[in-house]
Amino acid sequence: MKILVISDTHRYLKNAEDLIEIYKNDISAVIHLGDLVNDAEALINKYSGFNFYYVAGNNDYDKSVNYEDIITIQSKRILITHGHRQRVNYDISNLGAWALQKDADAVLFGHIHRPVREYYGSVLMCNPGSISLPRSTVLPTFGILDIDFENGIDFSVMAYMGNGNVKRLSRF
Ligand SMILES: [Mn+2]
Repeated sequence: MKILVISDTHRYLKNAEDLIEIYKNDISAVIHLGDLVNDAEALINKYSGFNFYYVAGNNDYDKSVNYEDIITIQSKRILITHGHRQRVNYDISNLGAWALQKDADAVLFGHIHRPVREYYGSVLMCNPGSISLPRSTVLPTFGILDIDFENGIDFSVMAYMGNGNVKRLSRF
């Protein structure tokens, strides 16, 4: 099953909305990795038909929303966090070690506005970049998390070119 992963919308929702329109018939869930909780909740209010998971970021102050969660999908443990509390701006290996300790199969994080797809031991570390304010890429980016019993978990980093067009960034 496919899950749309977005992060760091920072009050600009047009691209995120476009992506949900593009993928709504193919995905079983949307994950928003923080900044801002209000954005995630606006999307939840606007769309239905899939599960929606989200966490709080460093620009979120709503204490009722968790900074991290573990969600289990097809028996895989997916740790979701914005990442600022694991100081991912400095070194993402802290986050990898923490995820390994929590027995996660994958950890999804945002905050740095740069896409990542790499392993820390057995843990797949995934960052979709920012769908609104990209830093390391010209185009806004997002991720597609693919989980199935036979092939396990994989994560594709995707770019949004506008007007409903997406492409996979094969260097990740
Ligand atoms: Mn942030």
